[in-house]
Amino acid sequence: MEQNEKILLCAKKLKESKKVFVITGAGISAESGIPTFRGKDGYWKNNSPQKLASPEGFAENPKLVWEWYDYRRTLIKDCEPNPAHYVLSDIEKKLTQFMIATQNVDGLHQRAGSNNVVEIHGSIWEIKCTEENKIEKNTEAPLKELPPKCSCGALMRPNVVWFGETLPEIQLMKIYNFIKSGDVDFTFVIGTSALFYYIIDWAQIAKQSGSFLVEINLDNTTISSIADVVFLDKAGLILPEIYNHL
Ligand code: BV8
Repeated sequence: MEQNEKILLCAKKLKESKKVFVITGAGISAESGIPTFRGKDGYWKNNSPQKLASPEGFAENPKLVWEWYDYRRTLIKDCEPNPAHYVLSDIEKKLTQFMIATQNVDGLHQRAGSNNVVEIHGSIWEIKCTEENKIEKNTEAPLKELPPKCSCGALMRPNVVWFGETLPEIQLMKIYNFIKSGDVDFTFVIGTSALFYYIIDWAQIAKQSGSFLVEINLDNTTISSIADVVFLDKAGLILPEIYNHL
């Protein structure tokens, strides 16, 4: 199918939809200037996920982990949402049932005006006491003190999900409750290498219960084989084109 035919088909399906589910990954923030994880210039190219994004790595060297998160917070602070984020926010305004399940911790969906955003890997703008588990918002970038400490004296950690940690129960429930009712009409999977089984799981549940499934990515992934339409292109180009035909 020609690109333009795919755009028109997706716009038609989206226009007919009452309930839309969106899964996003680092690729949707790439055009905002935020590095992805597994691309050619991705974070994991020069850094070890085990060292920088796991409880063991944090226990071994909390200062190194915080230097990485402080670097990312300072970078993200000056980045803006891109057209892909804004189009999703505009689509949400037209619907009563809309959810974004994002793996991103950068907060750009919310800054673009999206409301129903489930941050399945947490937020880089929240820090958590390693003793009391108290979570607080913190947007200081760069941080004055590395690693930051709680008033109780214990270390603070980024409130994100690391390798080897399970996803927050509340967020999981929100997602399953949204998709298992079997009435999702349209699902986007945007900018994720879909490495984690739960990402594939959620897309399959939506698809098996009748959703039209659209993937937008620069590369093929495991999702590509079950998608109705695959755009091998930038989210910041494709989403506005679909939106302009709504
Ligand atoms: C879990 C921290 C169970 C946040 C990250 C012990 C217990 C449980 C599980 C395990 C365990 N030990 C090991 C595991 C398994 C482990 C695992 O899967 N490891 C391997 C196989 C990867 N999994 C876990 O630990 C996970 N926990 O499974 O719990 C569970 C789950 C659910 C329900 C019940 C139980 C937790 C994993 C979280 C790891 N945290 N980071 C942070 O600092 O950001 S990893 C990192 O990967 C980020 O979180 C990121 O969000 C995530 C996914 O990456 P992507 O977003 O997809 O980014 P990537 O670079 O890979 O891809 C970008 C894509 O965009 C590319 O395809 C590219 O082509 C495309 N792209 C680029 N530019 C554009 C574009 N597309 C469109 N437009 C563009 N312009």
